[in-house]
Amino acid sequence: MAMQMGFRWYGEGNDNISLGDIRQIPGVSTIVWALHDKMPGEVWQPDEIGKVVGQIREAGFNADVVESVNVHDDIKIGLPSRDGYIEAYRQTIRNLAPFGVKVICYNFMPVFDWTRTNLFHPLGDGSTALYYEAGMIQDDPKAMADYVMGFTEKYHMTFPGWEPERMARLDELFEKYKDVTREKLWENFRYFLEAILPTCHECDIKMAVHMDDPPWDIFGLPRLFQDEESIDYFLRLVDDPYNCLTLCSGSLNANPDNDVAAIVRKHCDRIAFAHIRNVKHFPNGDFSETSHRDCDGDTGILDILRAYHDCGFNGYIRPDHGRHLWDEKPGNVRPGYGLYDRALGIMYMLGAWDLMEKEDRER
Ligand SMILES: [Mn+2]
Repeated sequence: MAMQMGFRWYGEGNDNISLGDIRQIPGVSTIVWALHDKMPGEVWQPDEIGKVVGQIREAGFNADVVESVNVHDDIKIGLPSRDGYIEAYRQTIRNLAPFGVKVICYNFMPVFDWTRTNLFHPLGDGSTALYYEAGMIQDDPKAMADYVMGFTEKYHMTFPGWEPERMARLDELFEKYKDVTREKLWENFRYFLEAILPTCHECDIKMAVHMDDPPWDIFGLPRLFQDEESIDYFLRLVDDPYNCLTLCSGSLNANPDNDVAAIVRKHCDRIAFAHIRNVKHFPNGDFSETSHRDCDGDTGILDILRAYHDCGFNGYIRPDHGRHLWDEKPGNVRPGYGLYDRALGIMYMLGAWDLMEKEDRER
């Protein structure tokens, strides 16, 4: 089986991009989807799953990859209530299996999911992109949460991992996490995985954890997936073929010391899902997302694609975030998830990939 190209879609009525739009991008086989109105800990019901999968298949795609089934904070914190939430998670896995789902992407980041300080930073060519201003992320998580939630309210858009219900209880959440050290968080993670992996084996569904974004501690919260060493540690901690990675090149390379291509070569058999994104670094610690073109950023997109190709990667891959182009602006586009730049990213990736395949055939 060859690598499968995916495209993330937020669902009917929740995404300005239609499945018909996505069909016109060459080479996409997989819609990366989720039930976006589900709170962490809620069971996804078969009829709700069936409705979305039906739309996806009707449009000619498979629905093999779910991103994300979010993990409840009580599991991350290790509260006694976690067992109930773990059972709910297992039930969601069981409910997804009959619909052909093969990979669940998720994350284990405390409190905050991805973190940016500007969702529409001008890049100088008329396009905008997600941006991280290091100086703005210091002691006050509220300011950042207010910025993101202000956007949510103004444009009636919710972001996965930024549920208004959770953000409204930010103080309470920070209080609950205050004794969760890095060691404790790893331990709670192991507990969660060991509880759900037997279900994953039964259902033939791989768990693919997303890297922390950005890959360092923020606001005093420990974050687990920071570099090659922490990935090595994780894969040894629960050494199971169904315990896999969503290797996100943009998340990891927000730290320029991370060599993503080397990590691909080392752990290709445990990468179920590849996110490809390019990042440009500035000397003061800021970073900006850029186009997928190798020379537009510092992530080494071509080296990463070559590493996947050399390893015979046959998992799922998708362009991660894109810039906002042409008429895409606040109010009509999900930050990072416009149509055009992700489509361009796919063409760039497939161009490189096709050339490598052609060279192999002619060798
Ligand atoms: Mn990603």
